[in-house]
Amino acid sequence: NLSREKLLEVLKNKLSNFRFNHVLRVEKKALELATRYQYENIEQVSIAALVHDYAKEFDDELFINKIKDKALDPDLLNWGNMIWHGVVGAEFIHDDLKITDEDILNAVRHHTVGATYMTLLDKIIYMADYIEDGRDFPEVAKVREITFKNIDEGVAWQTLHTIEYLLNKKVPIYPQTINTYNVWVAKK
Ligand code: DGI
Ligand code: FE
Ligand code: FE
Ligand code: FE
Repeated sequence: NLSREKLLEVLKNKLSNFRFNHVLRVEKKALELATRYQYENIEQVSIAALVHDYAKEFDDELFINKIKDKALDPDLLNWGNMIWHGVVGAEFIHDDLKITDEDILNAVRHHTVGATYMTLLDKIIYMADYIEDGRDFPEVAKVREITFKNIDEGVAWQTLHTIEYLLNKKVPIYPQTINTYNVWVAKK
């Protein structure tokens, strides 16, 4: 089992300084959320936060090979780094870093696109990534407040605003992002 210290050393070598500092801030925020919501497995939170963007700076070719080698859903080939670094990134975290805890791997898979069902760990990582202390979009202070009051409302806020942002940019929306929206935001 990889200790936090050893993992930090691996990540420091693998990630840009920019990304390394982001994941440290995500870890800090995730641990604050874990305290707030009494999530007991602190080590799991820490590792999930530290590895969540492990594959963010990988070349497309690595993802394409991984999708083929592991016979993942072939539709993934129609997407790009934004979707791959979480959904396929989990496979690299498993294969390269030997992290086998499915709760951690799922938190990574869900950190960009969410999921219809999210564990508390999934929610903590999804939100910590969005509200870490380096984020500075206009409403971030408000989202931090909402998230510490009720994490489900934080998840809904982020999901709605991500969809709005993607629509405004007219970029493709990954089906799972829409499924997340339907469960967490849409009113029936
Ligand atoms: O990796 P980070 O930048 O720390 O954060 P992230 O993994 O949450 O990535 C956020 C980006 O991913 C953000 O710019 C919006 C984008 N994104 C989220 N859902 C979708 C998406 N992009 C596309 N094209 N389609 C999606 O469904
Ligand atoms: Fe990410
Ligand atoms: Fe995110
Ligand atoms: Fe991130």
